[in-house]
Order: sequence, then structure tokens, then C-alpha cells
Amino acid sequence: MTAITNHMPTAELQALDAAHHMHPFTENGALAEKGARVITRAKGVYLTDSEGAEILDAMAGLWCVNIGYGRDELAEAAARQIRELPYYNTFFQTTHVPVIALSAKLAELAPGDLNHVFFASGGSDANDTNIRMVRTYWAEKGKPDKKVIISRHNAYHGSSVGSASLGGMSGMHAQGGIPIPDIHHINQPDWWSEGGNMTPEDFGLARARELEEAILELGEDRVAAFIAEPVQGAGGVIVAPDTYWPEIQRICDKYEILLIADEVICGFGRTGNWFGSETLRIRPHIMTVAKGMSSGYQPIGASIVCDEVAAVIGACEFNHGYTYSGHPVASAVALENLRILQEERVIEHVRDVAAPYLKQQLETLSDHPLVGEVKIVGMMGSIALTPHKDTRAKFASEAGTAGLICRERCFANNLIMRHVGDRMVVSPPLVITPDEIDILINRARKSLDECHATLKERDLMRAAS
Ligand code: PXG
Repeated sequence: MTAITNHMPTAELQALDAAHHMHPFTENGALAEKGARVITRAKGVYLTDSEGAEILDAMAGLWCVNIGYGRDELAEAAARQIRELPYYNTFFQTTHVPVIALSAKLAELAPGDLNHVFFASGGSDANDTNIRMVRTYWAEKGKPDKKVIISRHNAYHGSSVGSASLGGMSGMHAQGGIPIPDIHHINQPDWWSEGGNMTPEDFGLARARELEEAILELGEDRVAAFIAEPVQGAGGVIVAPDTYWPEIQRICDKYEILLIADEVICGFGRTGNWFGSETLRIRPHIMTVAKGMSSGYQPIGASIVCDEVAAVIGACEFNHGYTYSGHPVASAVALENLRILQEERVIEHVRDVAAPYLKQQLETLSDHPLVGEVKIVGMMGSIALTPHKDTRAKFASEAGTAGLICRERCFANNLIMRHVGDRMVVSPPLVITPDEIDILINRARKSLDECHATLKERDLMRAAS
């Protein structure tokens, strides 16, 4: 077979893709008819497609390319490591330099006594590790019945059987026989969509207290852990009211429930601190990390574990691990990425420059007739589309119809912005400059205008009754 290069005509690449490549979360038949957009290269915050179009990537890939595209240092780190030691495992009493250095670096960066790292290849398998780890922890402490993990509806924790069970995506639970047993879901703190007539503060407290109610209902001696994203990402950038997290922390402390912060999106600067747990002031026992740890340049994830849990797990043989746990090349690339984040003061850039400017500019969109709530924490933001902003109305059309139209307009205007239902989501590379933010916002406004015109034309600006 001939090599597939960037220079093959787009239609041929699309035909081969349609014939042989099954895309995740995609209706592949419909995509085959349309043809997938072929991305060929990227630099900074811009992607280039096979037709030469330059697209501003306001999603940083899938919320992961924190340092932006095209950093030679990471390519060099990978090449160096492949030449020196392309692979060795960390199973049978062996280790290697990149995994040692990365573990120590993560322990240094992570808050509190989160000093121990169990590696995976991404967020899903790290969360699978967490399920087995917290249950093993309690079993080792003589409480084998303490195995229920409480999570939230509309949470995203991954796509493997275990992590999708933790997640609260109904579309995922409808396929493939999940959730696994002993996972319990409470409601999410999404005031805009679900807060009714309550104030955000009261609603935040009420939603946090669902955790307490669930613990009391299930029995304290059956609940192992609570898992949550500090800010829900894939669920639509849902930012809890200020009252929510302090109450969650109080409840976890009171009932001695392990708190797992899923930092797969929030970690490594996305919220304006190294970790979302710092921004939301929570003290997790375990953090799930992936994505921004390597800026997506290599697949790697991990569970960063506190002293107490690591001590208990370390005193037994934890029968768990992946061929690529602590992969040397992925570790070397992650380490180089963390060096750049730190030495180039990228988190400071987020805090002092990029996040305040993105917030200010994104909020200018709230005067748009289609825009309801604008929410943003650090470099993750969302815009709720609504047919009637004063009443926080939903559209009468099927959820996601308006969002999809808006996303298509963004795509046509060379802006990648994702839609989650009828929310538009942004999560650009952290290194984005104010000038690039201006371009992002201009393209977003143009796309909103075009979406609004289409919705009016198709009589879709009607509110659900
Ligand atoms: N936890 C969180 C909070 C995530 O956002 C995972 C775990 C799973 O990580 P892996 O590396 O196994 O994919 C994620 C992943 C989207 C989208 O469209 C979001 C994710 C993945 C794919 C698509 O928003 N988040």
C-alpha cells in the first residue's frame, strides 16, 4: 500500500477514511456522505486543513493542547527518548528515568499530600484505576462493603466500561450494558438549566446536599468515594454556584468519603491555577489527570494519590496496571511540557492576561439576542443559546438543534467551537494572545449572527412551553 501523505487529494483521503476508519462519538454513515475535514498540520492556536484553510482551534484539540501546537522541544524530547529507551515497563520491580522524573514533578506540582502517581494512557483508564483503587483501599481497611462511588448526572469521566459508568451521560448508559454495579448518580449543579426559581446560592447548596442525602440513604458504611470534575467540561462547562464546593467538602469530611477530583480537563492551568482543585478550594484524596499533562502530544494519564491512600494500597499487592503505565516516551514528553508550562510562566499568563481578557471579550457576547448565560472559569467558557434570555428558556426544537447550527457556522467561519446541546463551549490553548482572542470573538459573533438568522428563517426561535 502506498504511504498516505498530506498531499493526496482531499476527496481520496475522505473516501479512504469513510471506508476504513470508525470515528468516536460519530454517526459514521452520515459523516461518510459529507466527508470528514482532514487536518494536516498545526502551529500555535491554528490548524491547517487539507484544502489549506487556517482554522482557529478554540477547543485546544479536545481540551488538551495547553501549550499550543508545533513545539519542537516536545518533538525533540520524544525523539531523544525513543533513541535511548523507547519502551520498558514498570511492572516487575523495574523503573526508568523519565517515569521517576515525571512522578517527582507531579508530586511537586500537585497540592497537599498528593505525592504518589499511578500511570495510565489517558483519563478513562486512570478513572478505571480509581474505581479499583478506592474499593481496594476500603477493603484493605476491613470495610469491603464500602464500594459505592457517587458521581453526577451529565458528568464525563471517560468511555471505558468503568469510567463511562462513573460518568452520567445518558446516551452512553443506553449502550453496551453500563453502568456497572455500585455506582450512584446525583444531580449536577447546573443552575442555568435546572435552577428554576431558586437563587444560584440556594440551588448550589441544595445540589450539594444531595450528596449527603445519598450517603444517608445508601449508608455511610457502603459509600467509598465521590467523584466530580471541579468544572464540568464535556457536560457543557457547568460552573457550580459558589455555595456548592464548600458544602461538598464538608460532607466528604464529615462522612469520611474519599474525594476524587477529575482534573482531566481542569488540570495543568486550564482554570488559572495548576489544578482546578486549587481554584475551587477542594482537597481531593485522588486527582485524575491526562490531556494537558502532555498537552496532548502523547497519550498519558494518571491518578495522583494522597499519602494515606498510597500507604494502604502500597501495603498490599494492587493487581492492576497497563502495558503503557508510565510509558517512557509519553513520560519524557509530559515532563518537557511541564517544564515549558513552568518556565514560560504559562499559568501566570492565563491568570494575568489570557483569562481576564477572554472573560471580558466572551461577556461582550451576552448582548447578542441568542445568548443567555455566559460562564467562564480561567480558559474554559460556555455560552448558553436561548430563544428567550429573560426566562432562561430552552428551545422548542430538539436539544442540540440550535447548537449544531451554530457549530456548523463556526466551522464555516474557520473557528472550532464545540456545542454541547445548545451550549457553545470554548477551551483554547492557554498560550493564546489577546489578538488571537479578538479573532476568536469576531468569528464567534459572526457565527452567532448567522445562526440566529438561520433559526429565524426556519422558525426555530420558539421557546419550549
Ligand atoms: N475525565 C474527564 C473530565 C474528561 O473530560 C476523560 C476523563 C477521559 O479521558 P480520555 O483521555 O480517556 O478521553 C475526559 C475526556 C468532548 C470530549 O467532546 C471530552 C473528553 C473526551 C472526548 C471528547 O468534550 N474528555
